Amino acid sequence: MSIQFKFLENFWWGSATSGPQSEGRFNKKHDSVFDHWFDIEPEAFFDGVGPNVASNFYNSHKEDLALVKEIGLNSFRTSIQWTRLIKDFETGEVDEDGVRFYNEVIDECIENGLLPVMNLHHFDLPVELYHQYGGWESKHVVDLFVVFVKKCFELFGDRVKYWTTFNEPIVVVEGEYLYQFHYPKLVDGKKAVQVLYNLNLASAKVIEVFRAMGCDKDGGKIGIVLNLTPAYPRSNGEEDVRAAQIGDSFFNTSFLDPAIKGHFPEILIEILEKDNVMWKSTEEELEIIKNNTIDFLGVNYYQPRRVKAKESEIDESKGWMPDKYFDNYEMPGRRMNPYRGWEIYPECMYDIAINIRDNYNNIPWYISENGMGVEGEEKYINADGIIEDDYRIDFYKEHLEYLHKGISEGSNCFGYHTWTPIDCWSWSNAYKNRYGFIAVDLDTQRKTIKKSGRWIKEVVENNGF
Ligand code: BGP
Repeated sequence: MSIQFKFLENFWWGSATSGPQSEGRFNKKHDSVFDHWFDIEPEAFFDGVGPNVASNFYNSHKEDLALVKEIGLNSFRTSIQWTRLIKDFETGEVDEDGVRFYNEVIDECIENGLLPVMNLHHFDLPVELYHQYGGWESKHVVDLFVVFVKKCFELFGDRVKYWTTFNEPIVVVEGEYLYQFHYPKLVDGKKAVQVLYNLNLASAKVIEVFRAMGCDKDGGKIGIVLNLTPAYPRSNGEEDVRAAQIGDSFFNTSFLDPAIKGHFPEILIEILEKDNVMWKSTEEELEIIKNNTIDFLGVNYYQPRRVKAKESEIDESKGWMPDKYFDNYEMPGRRMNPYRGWEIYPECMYDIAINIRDNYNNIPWYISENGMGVEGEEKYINADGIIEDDYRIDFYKEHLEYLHKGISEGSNCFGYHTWTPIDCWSWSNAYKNRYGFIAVDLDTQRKTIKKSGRWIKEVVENNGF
C-alpha cells in the first residue's frame, strides 16, 4: 500500500477525553457544576442521562486503556477533576482515593505506551465554589485553582510531562454567562468579560507556578487547549470583515493572544472600553499574563465561525452582549453534520496551521480534538457486531489531508488527537452523538472497537495513510 500522506517522525497519534465525561461520579467527594445541574434538572439532559456513570472509566480504566492500546494510539489526553482530587479546596488537602485513581491511570498509560497529556480544567468547576464565591467571577477562585494545580504537579509531575491549563476556556464564558448551556446559565455580558479575563489570569498563574516548581526541567511542557473557530466573513465588504474581526477577537484571540503573546487583542480592548464593560485588572496581574506564556498550543477544531455585519435587532433586554457587533451567517450550501448541527469544513485545518505559522511565531502545536458526533450508530452495525463508521474515517482523512498540507508548508504541528477514544458523555447532549473509535453499550458498558478504530491503528503503524 502506498502512503500518500506521511507525517513527521514521533508524531502524536492519539485521542482525548476528560474526567467528567468518562469517569462517572463514583467515590467523588464533591460535585462539579455539571453534577449539580443534573441533580436539580435531569430533564435538561438528553434522555435524562447524566454524568453518574459516564463510560465507567473510574472502574474500568485498566481494560479501557488496554483497548486504547489495541487501536494503536501513542498518546492520550484526559483531565484531573478538581472535585475528585481535592478534599478541602482552601487548604488543598487531597482525597486519597483520588490520588490512587489518577496514579493508576497515569501508570497504566505509560505501561500501555500511551504518552499521558493531562489537562487541569474541563468545564468542571466545583459547584460549591460557584455558590460560595461566584466561581470564575472571583479572583479568590483563581487562587484556589492554583492550590489544586500545585498538588497535581507535586503528585504526578514526575511522570506527566505534558500539561494543559484549560480546555476550551471560552466555552465556560459562553456556556455559563452568555448562551445558557452550562450551569448556572446566566445571561450577563459584563460578568462574562470578567470571567474571560480571570480564566486567562488563572492560566498564566498556573504556568508561573509550573516554572517556579521546576516542572519545566526534565522535559516538562505546559500549554492550553483552545477551540479555534476562525471567523470567516460573509463577503469582503468592509462591514462584514469588521464583524468577523470582532467575532474573532472575542471568541478566538481573547485567549490565543494572551496565551502566546502575553497580551489581549487591541480591538477587543477598544470595544470593551468604549462600551464601558472592561474587566477589572491590576498592573501586577497583567505582568503575570505577559511573562507566563505557553510552551505549546492544543487546538480543538470542529467547525468554522461564519459571520456577517449585524442585521438583526439587538436584544436590549439582555444587556451588553458581544453579539451586538455581528450576526452568525448561515452560508448557503455549507456542508453540515446534521446530528451536531455543526458545519464540516476541513480546509480550515490548513488555515489554522498557516495562521499559527505566520502570526503566532510558529509555536509548536497539535490538534488536540477533532471529531464527528453521530446519532444512531447502531444502524451501521454489521453481521460481526462492528459499527462500520466509514463516514468518520472519511471525515478524519479529509481533515488530515489539510493538516498535512499546512505541515508541509512549514507549520510546526506535532500531533493529531481525535475526540474521543471511547464514546463518552457529552454534557447536556449526554450520549446522543457518539464520537469514539470504540463504542459503548450503555446498558451493559460493553465496549467494542469500531471500524475507525481498526483504521487508525493502520494509520499509526504507517505514520500516515
Ligand atoms: C469539545 C469539548 C469536549 C467534547 C466535544 C464534542 O468542545 O472539549 O468536551 O464534548 O467538544 O462536543 P459535544 O460534546 O458538544 O458534542
